[in-house]
Amino acid sequence: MANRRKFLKNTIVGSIVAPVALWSCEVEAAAEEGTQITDQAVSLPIAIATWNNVKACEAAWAVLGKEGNALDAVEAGVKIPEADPNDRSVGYGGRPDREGKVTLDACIMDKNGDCGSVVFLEDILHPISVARKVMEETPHVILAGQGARQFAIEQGFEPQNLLIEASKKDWEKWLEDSSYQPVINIENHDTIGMVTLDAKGDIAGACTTSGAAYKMRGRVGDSPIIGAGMFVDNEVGGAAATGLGEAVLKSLGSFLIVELMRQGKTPQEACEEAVMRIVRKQPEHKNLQVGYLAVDKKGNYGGYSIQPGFVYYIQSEEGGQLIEAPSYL
Ligand code: SD4
Repeated sequence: MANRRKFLKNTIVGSIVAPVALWSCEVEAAAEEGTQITDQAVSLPIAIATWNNVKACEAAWAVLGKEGNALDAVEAGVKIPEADPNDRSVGYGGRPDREGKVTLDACIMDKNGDCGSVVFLEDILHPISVARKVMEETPHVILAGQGARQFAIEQGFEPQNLLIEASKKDWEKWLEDSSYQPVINIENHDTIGMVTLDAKGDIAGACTTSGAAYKMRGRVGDSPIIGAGMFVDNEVGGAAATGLGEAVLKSLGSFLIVELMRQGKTPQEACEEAVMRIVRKQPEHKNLQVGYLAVDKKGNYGGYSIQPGFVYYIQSEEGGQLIEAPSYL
């Protein structure tokens, strides 16, 4: 549970609507009284995503606002950073592995619990759409590497080079001493995990990334693993993760959060408990970042991270809010 000092860090760092300011005042007033508002609620439909993914949430919202379904919305949303060369942790423009190759991980899950995933996929701009095809067109859940690439091409996806000049230069500089020390909130920044709830109250989730910069060739992180990087359950809610995938994989964080919500924890409490599992069991937690977000079916949401600096964005009828999650450290 966040203590009062940490709770005060749960502030909105950017907003476009008036209710946010009101909410900030409520938070401070509650803090003065010594009570905690660790969860907030917005009305449906909702798009919520890791980091400052404003455009992605707006794209999802454009689908949701027209009574589109949660699955179409979440795919449309995460395709934005996949195609954005300025997002250096996702899709086109993503930082490469230590051999200079951009390799992508993505997963998607719908209201029925169906899911699809691609891991270690190369040369395809929209891994999330390939993951959706795996879900809808194959008897499998995960396709990897060459097989995933071959499937994507068979489905009509055009292969293309995803390594931009800036990422190539960064990698060449990295080769000078080749030390693998992911920088908290920087090199592993901006992976998008998104959960959407549509006007009918149905849920979907997606997560997509180029993974840890300068990872070993063949490394797969948490993002495409259902239950680690993302999990949704239409009876309960959904969760997504960002940060050092190995830490999330060891605790299956997103599944854990959804199960904790099923047992009665609020989204905020569930995220805190999932972070605490890492803190208790992984002594190296002081040097790594993991951030979680969660939303339940009623529109209550929350987020929590090990280190300060994790932000998430939520878009609803009430507008858009960028929220700095409270953290353990
Ligand atoms: C990974 N979890 O591959 C991803 C990286 C990430 O923001 O979240 N970056 O480990």
